[in-house]
Amino acid sequence: MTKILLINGPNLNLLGQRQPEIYGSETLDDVVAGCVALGSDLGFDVEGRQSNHEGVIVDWIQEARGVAAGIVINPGALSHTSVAILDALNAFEGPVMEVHISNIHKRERFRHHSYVSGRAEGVIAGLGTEGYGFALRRLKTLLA
Ligand code: DHK
Repeated sequence: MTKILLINGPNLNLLGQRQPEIYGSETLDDVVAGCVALGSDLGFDVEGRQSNHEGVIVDWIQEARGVAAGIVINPGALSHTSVAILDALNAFEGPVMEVHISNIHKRERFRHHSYVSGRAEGVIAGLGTEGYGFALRRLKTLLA
């Protein structure tokens, strides 16, 4: 099975509780379970991880080199600040899909720019938690 790393960044552990009018009512466990199930239909072994810490996410991206075929990442607020995550993704050889649950372009100006978007093959924003599924399907096409 093709390994795909699904990374969620800061505060996404609070999905379902945190501002549900923006981020929806699904929990992170729901999202990961949905991605694991869809992934297995697509021939992917999806591993879901979440951290509130930038350096931990950098470590995971580095460890994915030569192990995972692709990465789906919602860096949360680190999208807008983290050159370190961008650099780690640039050292990863496979395709990267960036997901934002909310439409970051409809929100505060500081959310409009994402460092990760300069590296990602595709960016999904504003499709709610469904965006993760679309990202996996796109990875299937990219890895075919
Ligand atoms: C999630 C966050 O936690 C925010 O900091 C980003 C993103 C948007 C999302 O829409 O999934 O600005």
